[in-house]
Amino acid sequence: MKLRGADVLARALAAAGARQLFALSGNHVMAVFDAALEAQLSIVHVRHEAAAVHMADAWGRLRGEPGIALVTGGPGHANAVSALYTALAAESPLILVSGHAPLDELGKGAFQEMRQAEVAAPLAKASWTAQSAEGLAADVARAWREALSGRPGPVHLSVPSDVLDAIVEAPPMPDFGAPPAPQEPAPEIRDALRTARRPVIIAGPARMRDDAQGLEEATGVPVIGMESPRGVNDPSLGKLADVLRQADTVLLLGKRADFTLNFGKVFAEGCRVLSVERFRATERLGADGWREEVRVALAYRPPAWREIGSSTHPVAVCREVQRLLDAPEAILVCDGGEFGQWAQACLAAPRRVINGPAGSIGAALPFAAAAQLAAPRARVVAMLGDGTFGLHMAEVDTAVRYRLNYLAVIGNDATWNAEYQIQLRAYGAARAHGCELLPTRYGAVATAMGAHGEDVVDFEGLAPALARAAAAGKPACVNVTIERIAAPRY
Ligand SMILES: Cc1ncc(C[n+]2csc(CCOP(=O)(O)OP(=O)(O)O)c2C)c(N)n1
Repeated sequence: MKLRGADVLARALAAAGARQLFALSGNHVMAVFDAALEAQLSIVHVRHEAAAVHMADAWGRLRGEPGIALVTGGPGHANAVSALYTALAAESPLILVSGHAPLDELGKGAFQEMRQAEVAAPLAKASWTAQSAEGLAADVARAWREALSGRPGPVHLSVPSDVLDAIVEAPPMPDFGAPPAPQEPAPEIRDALRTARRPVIIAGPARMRDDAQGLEEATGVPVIGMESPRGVNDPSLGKLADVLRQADTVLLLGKRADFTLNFGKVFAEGCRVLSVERFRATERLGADGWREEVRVALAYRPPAWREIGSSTHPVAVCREVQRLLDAPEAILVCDGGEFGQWAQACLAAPRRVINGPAGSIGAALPFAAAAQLAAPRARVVAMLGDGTFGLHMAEVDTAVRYRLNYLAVIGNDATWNAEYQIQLRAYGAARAHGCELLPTRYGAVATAMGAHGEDVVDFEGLAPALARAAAAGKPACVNVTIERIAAPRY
């Protein structure tokens, strides 16, 4: 059977298990849009290429299979690449497929010619350009395996337009491979944890998504997932710094002692630090008393927060939002500066997607859209700052077109507040400048794009606005006026 290169690509993606593409069109990839029809790949067509990659990222984190982003060559690829950084740091499996100038025109000044694989290489686990239509199925298999293997992460494949248009004999579908199973713990690691008095396992982003709770239940050793650029000061981990100072044995599970652990300086002198990529529980190793102490320390939040009543404080806003997340399948998305930190400190949900160790802002709306698609029945709530909302504001339109009915809460302090707070701390109030925004009515902006919008200026209006938004039957943006307040520090 004869096939176009684009059909080989689309069929290989479908054979690997992909059903969904997050795409922005362009000359180089229209053959893939065409091939997606037979291969039964659905397309969410976004408004900025970085949003397509952020969506593939959230899909990958929630489904445990690579999300697929499809963009055009040259400028489309360049726009997409920035979002790989977030996925790489979060160890999120995804494949960025970018159109590319035809191989037979390279070096001659082809339209949108660019050394794309080199541009993406530092932001991906692997990055290369397909060389033939026959080889595209093997390229997809390699990308799929690479995205999932070891520490998962983004992979980039450029597909030249002459490779997509070439007609070839259909190649056999390769083996897409299964990710390796967790290994038995080495005896010395097992012994170290069993003989320790205060052991902890610190899991990196990918390993905390593989059932960290189950690992803790099985071993009795506290498992602490770290995925925040605030590291040991992650406000969703309470008094983690105290726990780590007391620990006598630490197992780093798929995690480096990097800046988030102050390069290991957060551990007590004499603490035994071990490291392993994967770990399977085979027996009980820890003691319940210590586990309970750790649980209480991580759940710590300042008691004064309970006194914060009806106000424009983020704690008060979060208290109202938590009611929406008290649902079995809820997914919380957090993004942005200080408001995002408050949301992580105050809100709990069965599943969470945050911008992660990269510390980059802007992904919340694409994350929420992909989360809603990955879990259609789930209540998806995104918490983001007003500055952050502006980065991918146009994705509200995408959510409206595909009926992705998430609820976004914008904490509006009319400031790039995280940076303003740095100015206050480092240079003083008299030198704090240039970080102001406007108290824009983002609810009205969302309404204009066809979503449900609310602009809440008084706390009394918040609960009814959230209720209307939750019942709207369309994507909703609730823009809430909040005070300019520094992120929580315990
Ligand atoms: C892509 C990217 N650009 C810039 C920054 C720096 N940055 C971090 S937080 C922040 C301010 C965010 O403002 P907003 O979303 O309004 O949240 P707020 O801090 O006001 O609550 C900025 C500019 C970043 N982390 N990532």
